[in-house]
Amino acid sequence: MRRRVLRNAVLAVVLVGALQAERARAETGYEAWLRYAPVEPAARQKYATLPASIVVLGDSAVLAAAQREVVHGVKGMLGRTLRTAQGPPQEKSIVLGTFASVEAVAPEFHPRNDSQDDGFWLTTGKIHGVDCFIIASPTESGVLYGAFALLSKIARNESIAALDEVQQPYAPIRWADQWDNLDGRIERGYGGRSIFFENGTVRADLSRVADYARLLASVGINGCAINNVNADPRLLEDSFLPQLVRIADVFRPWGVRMSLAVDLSSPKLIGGLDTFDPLDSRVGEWWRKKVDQIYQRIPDFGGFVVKADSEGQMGPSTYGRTPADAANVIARALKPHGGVVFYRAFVYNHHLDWREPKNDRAKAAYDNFHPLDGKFADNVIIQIKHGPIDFQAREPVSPLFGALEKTNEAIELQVTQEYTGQQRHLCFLPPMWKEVLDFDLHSGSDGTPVKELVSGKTFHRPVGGFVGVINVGMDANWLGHPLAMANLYGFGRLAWDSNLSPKTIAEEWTQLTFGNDPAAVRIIEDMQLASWRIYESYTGPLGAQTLTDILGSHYGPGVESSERNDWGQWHRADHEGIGMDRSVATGTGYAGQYRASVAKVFESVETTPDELLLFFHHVPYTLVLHSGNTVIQHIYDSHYEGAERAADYVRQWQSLKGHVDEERYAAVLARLEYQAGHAIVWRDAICNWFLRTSGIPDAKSRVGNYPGRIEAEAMQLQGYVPVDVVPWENASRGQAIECRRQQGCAASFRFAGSAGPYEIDVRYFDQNNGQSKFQISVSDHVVNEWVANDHLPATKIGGDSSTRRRITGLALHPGDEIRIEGMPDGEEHAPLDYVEVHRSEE
Ligand code: GCW
Repeated sequence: MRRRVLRNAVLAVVLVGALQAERARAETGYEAWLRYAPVEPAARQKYATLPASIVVLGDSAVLAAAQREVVHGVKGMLGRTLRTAQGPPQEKSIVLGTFASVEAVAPEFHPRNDSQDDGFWLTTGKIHGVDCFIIASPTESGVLYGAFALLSKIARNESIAALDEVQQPYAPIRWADQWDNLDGRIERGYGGRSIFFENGTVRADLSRVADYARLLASVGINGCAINNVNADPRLLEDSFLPQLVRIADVFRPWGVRMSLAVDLSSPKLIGGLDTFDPLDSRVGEWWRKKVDQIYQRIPDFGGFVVKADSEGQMGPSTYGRTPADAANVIARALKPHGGVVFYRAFVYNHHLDWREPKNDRAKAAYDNFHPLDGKFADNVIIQIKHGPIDFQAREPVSPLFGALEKTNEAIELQVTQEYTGQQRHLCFLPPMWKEVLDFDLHSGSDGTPVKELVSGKTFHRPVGGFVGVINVGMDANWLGHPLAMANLYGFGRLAWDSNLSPKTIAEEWTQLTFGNDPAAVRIIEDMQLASWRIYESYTGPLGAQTLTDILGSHYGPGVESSERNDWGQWHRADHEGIGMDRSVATGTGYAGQYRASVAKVFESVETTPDELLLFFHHVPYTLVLHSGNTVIQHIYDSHYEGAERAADYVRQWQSLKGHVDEERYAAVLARLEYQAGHAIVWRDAICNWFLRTSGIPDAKSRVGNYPGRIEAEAMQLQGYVPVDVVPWENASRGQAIECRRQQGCAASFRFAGSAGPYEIDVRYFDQNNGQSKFQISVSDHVVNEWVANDHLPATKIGGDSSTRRRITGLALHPGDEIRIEGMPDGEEHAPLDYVEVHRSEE
């Protein structure tokens, strides 16, 4: 009897163990590109020479993290448990150490002088007479980056036989910004709630913060500002400091310096002063004391990010002072500790009069900062968004990059897809970033691409580099869409090596994230590489910016939301033409902010590239582009083509069934199916708006003609009532139906086609303030039912909430009654837009 109890207990332990192992293997996307999945047996032989032991020279949290990482990675990929030791190797070993520490035990070791700062050298050699794999760097962080690089090679089945490789970061600044609020929400975050904060305090459990820092370190990111640039001053209160210390402690082993976004008016808001005038000595003193206090507890604190005089944030203009006055007072406080100030160039007037044709928000950053060149302290970095407006699907490069010669700068790129599909649409951004980074601004001479300007190479600046607005959250896969993590990876890789091609980045990421199956790598890489242009083609063509609802979610279509208001994101479309005239000759003069040779290209319609035409010029719809198409026909064609390409993603992904794990296969498929449906919402909204506004029909007769579409308001309605949708273009024919009675409603019609196999798309609206239920039947047989419980950014019917349900494999006969029953819930009234019936392809 006792034996049996024991046996059962053992069995239970084994079972629990097996279950845990199974769970650990479940592919939620949490591991991102650090999965360390077992290397395919065929490739394993390549790593036979890898030593069985690993030693670390020195005693530090960063080196210990590097050692643990290699042990963990090798165990996962090769199934071997490395012996660990400290101090000089006694047997053939992987050796981790700074140049100084390796030289101390092996005087014959000569560091390569092309490896500096956080650069590293992966090499082989003898130490104490034993053969070693050496991962060395001038800095401890560099050793950590080298460890990740070695593991990445193994994961991608690269040979490590004759290892002798130096990698050098492109720029010293490689930072992440998070826009997290103390209450746990994230501004423009699409991957769940904050990993840092909840209910006004720092979370008790910071294990995800540690895992985030590890991800950042694995691509060489060395700093992170943890809170929203619309900053909450409470973070600077004395009582909050112990909580910040906890986060900095968790970041430290990964070489990530914690920093904070600050409100410039803090001396007044929380400091007890009656002013925050940067030139008032009491204000300078307040910042000095505050900074000293922080460094006492967080010696590797990174510094501050400042958003001032922008979108309601207070700034130096209150006292007639300049951004340089404001930045310098904080910089002085940080200087003795090695901290920096990131002062954002996103300073503009959001109360611009739209009736004045010379007004232009795009000019603001240059106008505000160019006159101050040379006035900033040398630990101030001007953080400049990549374009002059605001992370649109297409913008020209900000001219400010080329206009600061005596000031440090950093480029701000947005990983979180605010205007590029919010991680519900696939949009791999490195191809866009690469175009920006390679753009030659001709600053003084040829050969001054943005990447060299921001990294300080062109004008020999002491610091500079890259800032990514990331906004990961508590979602299992960090950003909400498993494929979106390629943007975080790509940001880090480009900051580390701006010369990498988007193709290389996509390939590396795919191999690390999904394994080395050639079919999977090829298809995922293709999808990623095409995705930015596809997204652009159905949302905002020819540089007209993302034609989204700029007053709300920045997500679905909203062509007119940018017009006739003070925000300055105007595209000025009217019944004759579209575009902002930003030329010097007849427009706002923005083009003249570029150096002469670049300005010349943008000044005229003839030389401006098609993809930026409407950013720089107001042209008639009938203007013929370089492509040979008219502007209006291009708008129609690109939206149709874009929507078709989005539908192709679904087929491409389906071809990978069995090539990628079930969990991520299903998660990605769901997002792609949604995207294909939403691309049609975009297509129809934009095309119909331009058709009505221009009066020029689509030469291919598609716009306004939808074969197989039955409007909901034209169906037989029981309880349902027609409603107007605002703006009208966001629903088919401007109308939908809603059910405002508790017992539910129905809409039906008779199928009029010939007998055969069909699929039905039901276009409905899924708000986030209710979970309506739908049921569809064909001649009294229920063929599908679902709950509208997606998490779209919408509390009303319209372009943000419009989505579709596709029902396939139906056999229909003439006269069949197709009936949809809707059951409202909360504020959501089981809203329907239309149904499309299409003959199945097979
Ligand atoms: O793009 C806009 C966003 C704001 C953001 C601002 C900024 C943090 O819509 O949400 O505020 O940019 O960059 O400061």
